Amino acid sequence: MRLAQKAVAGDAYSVVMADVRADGAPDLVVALPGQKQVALIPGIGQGALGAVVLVPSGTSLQQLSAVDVNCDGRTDIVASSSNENKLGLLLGSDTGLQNGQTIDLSAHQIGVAQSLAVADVNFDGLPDLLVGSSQTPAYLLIPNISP
Ligand SMILES: [Ca+2]
Ligand SMILES: [Ca+2]
Repeated sequence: MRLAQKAVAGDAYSVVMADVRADGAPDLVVALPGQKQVALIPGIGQGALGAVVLVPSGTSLQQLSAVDVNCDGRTDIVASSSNENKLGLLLGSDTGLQNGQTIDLSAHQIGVAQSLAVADVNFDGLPDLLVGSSQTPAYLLIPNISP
C-alpha cells in the first residue's frame, strides 16, 4: 500500500471513497462545509490521485454518503447539512460530480438535517434516506421513489 497526500485547503468535515466518475477507480470526496463545496480528488488508477476539483455543493455539507440514489448506474453523493434543514445531492457522471442540488426538508420541521444513513429499508431495491434531526422528531425517513 502506498500512501498519497493531496492538499485541500479548508476545514474538511467528512470524506468518502467512491467511484463517482464511473471509470472503475475509486475517487475521494471531501466535504468542505465552510466553503459550500466538496473537493473531488479523482482516483486515476494504481493508487494514484489526480488534481483536486472543487465542486459547488449548494449548501454546507456535513456527513457524506456515497450511493446511486437515482438508480442510473452512477454513484452519487448525498449529504446531511451542517446548519440547514436540507440535504445536499451531487449526482455522479462519467466526467465527475455535477454541481450540488439541495433537497429542502423544511416541510418536515426537523431542525437541522445533521446526519444521514442510507439503506433500503422497505425492500423495494431503491436506497432510502434516514435523516437525523437536531430536534423532535429525532429522525425522518425518506423513501426513495426514483426514477
Ligand atoms: Ca446516480
Ligand atoms: Ca427502498
